[in-house]
Amino acid sequence: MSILDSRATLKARIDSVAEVAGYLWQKGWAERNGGNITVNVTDLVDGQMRSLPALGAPKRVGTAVPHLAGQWFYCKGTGKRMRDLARAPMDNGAIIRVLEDGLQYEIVADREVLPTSELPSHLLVHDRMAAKGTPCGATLHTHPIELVALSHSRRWLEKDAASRMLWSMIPETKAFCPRGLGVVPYMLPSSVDLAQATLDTLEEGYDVVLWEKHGVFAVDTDIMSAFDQVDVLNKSALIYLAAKGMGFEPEGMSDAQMKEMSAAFGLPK
Ligand code: 2HA
Ligand code: ZN
Repeated sequence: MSILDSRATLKARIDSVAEVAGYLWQKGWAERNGGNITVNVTDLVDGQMRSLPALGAPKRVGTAVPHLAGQWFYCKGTGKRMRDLARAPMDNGAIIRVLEDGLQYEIVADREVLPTSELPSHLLVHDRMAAKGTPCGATLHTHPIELVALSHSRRWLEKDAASRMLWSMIPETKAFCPRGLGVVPYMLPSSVDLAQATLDTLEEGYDVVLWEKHGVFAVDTDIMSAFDQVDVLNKSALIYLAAKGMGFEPEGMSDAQMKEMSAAFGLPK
């Protein structure tokens, strides 16, 4: 028995997580247990789910998330593989609910699979968005090869240098990732410092953040859209790399061409 049985809309949302997990594996962005996904499912919770007993004792989130009190999430399990999650999302992740104290959570279904090691960063971001009244549906952390490679050069870690270059590779990148790529300097994976720096960088006005020499963190209304943003940015990095491989520095769209794009599409930057 799964909590998804006879809950078509909840099943559809978890299926979209599984679909994205499959893409992450196919792209080579999710070696071993690399990457995490956390998706808000509160809007799909019914009365029967609310009365389900917890699996095991309450656990600490690791940071305070007061605006998430009573909210429900699907989280990838710690140590679990994206490629396994793609086939069996409820064996490789779990549905949790945040307790009223905003400090602890309980695992509700299907099994007592402990959530992602990056739970503090994921929930801290969901919490801040909820506080601002713009609840985000999904947070995604993954290891896209070419974007991580860019983060090994000081040149691309300068504020907005990577964004400008990636935007200039193909018009779609600015259209579909209009807030660009923020940068967080190297910090210990899974640390609360990394979570806080990610949050601060998102608040400067980005939807995707590059973690130096590690990966990216993306926020969007749903998991497919979060994936799409990373995908378009990494596509631009691949075009840059292809041009370099052909032996030249790509010209890039001009500032005037990018301004024209922003005006035509009503883009925020
Ligand atoms: O969950 O990618 O950064 C594995 C990770 C941690
Ligand atoms: Zn990682």
